[in-house]
Amino acid sequence: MKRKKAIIFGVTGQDGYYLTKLLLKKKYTVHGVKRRSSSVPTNRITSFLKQKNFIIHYGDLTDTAAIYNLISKVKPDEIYNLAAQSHVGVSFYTPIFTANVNAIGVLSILEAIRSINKKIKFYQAGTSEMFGKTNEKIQSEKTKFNPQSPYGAAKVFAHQITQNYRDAYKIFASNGILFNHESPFRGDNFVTKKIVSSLVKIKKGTQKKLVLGNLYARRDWGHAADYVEAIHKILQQKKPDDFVIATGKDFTVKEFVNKTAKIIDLKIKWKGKGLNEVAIDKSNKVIISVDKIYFRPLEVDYLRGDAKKAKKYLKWKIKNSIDDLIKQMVKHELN
Ligand code: NAP
Ligand code: F7E
Repeated sequence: MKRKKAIIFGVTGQDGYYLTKLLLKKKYTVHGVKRRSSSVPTNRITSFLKQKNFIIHYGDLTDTAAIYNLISKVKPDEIYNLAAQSHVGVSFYTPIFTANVNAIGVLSILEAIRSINKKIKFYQAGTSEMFGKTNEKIQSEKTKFNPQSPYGAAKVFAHQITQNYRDAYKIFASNGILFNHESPFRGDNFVTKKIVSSLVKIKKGTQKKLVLGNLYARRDWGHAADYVEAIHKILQQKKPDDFVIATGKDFTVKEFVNKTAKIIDLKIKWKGKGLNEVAIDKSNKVIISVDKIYFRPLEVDYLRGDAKKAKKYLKWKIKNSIDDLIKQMVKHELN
C-alpha cells in the first residue's frame, strides 16, 4: 500500500514530537516544518532525524510563500497544523506576532490548500482557551467562545476560518478543541513542567525555591501521547468535524503541586493568603511562594472538558491518568 504523506507544522514542539512518533509508527512519510532559530530547535525530535521517512523543511507560518511552495512540492495527503505561539501569558506581550502566527498563519495554509488541491485533509490545533470565561461547568463543542487573551482570540479566528473553508470550499478541514495536555516533553515555562522540574530539584537540593502565579486556576490536564491519537483519528473520519478532547477532571494549580510533592515524597505545608501564601518544608524553610509577575492581565479561572463526542465517534480512550502523567514527568526530570 502507498505510504500516506503528512506535513506537520510545529513539528519541533511537544505535540509535534508525539504526533511524528505516532505517524511514523503508522507508516506515514512525515514532512516536518521547523523555523530558523539561533539555537538548535530540534532537541525533541533528534531520534527521528535519521529515519528516511522523516524529512525536515524550513518554513514559518508568517511566510505565506514558503507555506505555498512547501505544500505544492510535498503534495501531502494530510496537513496537521500544530504551529503556534502557544504561551497564553506571553501572548499579552507579543499580541501581534501571536495573531500573525496563530490566526493569519492558519488562513495561509487554508488558502494554499484551496488553490493547490482541495482534497488535502487539514487539522487545526484549537484550544480550550477559546472558551475563556465561561459559565458552563463543563465545556463541549456547543459551548460559546469567550476568549480572554490574544492567544485565545487568535485561536477563535483560526477555528472559525477552518469551519468557513470546510463549508465554502468543501475542504476536509477539522478542528480539535484540546484542553491542556502535558508530558515529559512539555515546554519549560508551562506550569506543570515548571512545578515538576522545580520540586524535583528542590528535593535534590539543587534549587531553593519555586515561584508561581495564580494557585487557584483550575485546569483539565491530560497526557499529550493520548491527545495526538485523537488528533490523528479526527482526520480519519468520513466527514470533517470538530471535537473536544479532554479528561473531564479538573484540579487547581495548588492541587497539582500537592500531587507532585506527594509523588516525590516532599513534605510541604501551606500557610498565608493571596500574594503572601507560601509552602514551607519540614525545616520551616519557604520553598514555594507567589509573585504577581506570573499573573496575567486576564485569567481563565476554570476549564473542564466534555469529550463525549470524541469518545463516541472517534472511539478515543484516555490511557494515562493525571497521576501517571506526573509520575512520568518526575521520572524524566530525575534522569
Ligand atoms: P509547543 O510545544 O509550544 O509547540 C509549538 C510549535 O509551533 C513549535 O514547533 C514551534 O516552533 C512552532 N512555531 C511557533 N511559531 C511558529 C511560526 N511562526 N512558524 C512555524 N512554526 C512555529 O506547543 P504544543 O504544546 O506542542 O501545542 C501544539 C499546538 O496545540 C499549538 O498550536 C497549541 O497552541 C495547541 N494547543 C496546545 C495545548 C496544550 O495543552 N499543549 C492545548 C490546546 C491547544 P519552535 O520550536 O521553533 O518554537
Ligand atoms: O498555565 C497558572 C496560569 O501556562 C496554566 C497552553 O498549552 O493550555 C496551555 O495554556 C495555569 C494558568 O497553561 C504559573 O495562570 C500559575 O491559569 O501552564 P499554563 P495555559 O495558560 O492553560 C492551553 C489549553 C493552550 O492552548 C496553551 O497553548 O497556571 N499559573 N503560576 C502559571 N502558569 C505558568 N505558565 N507559570 C506559572 O508560574
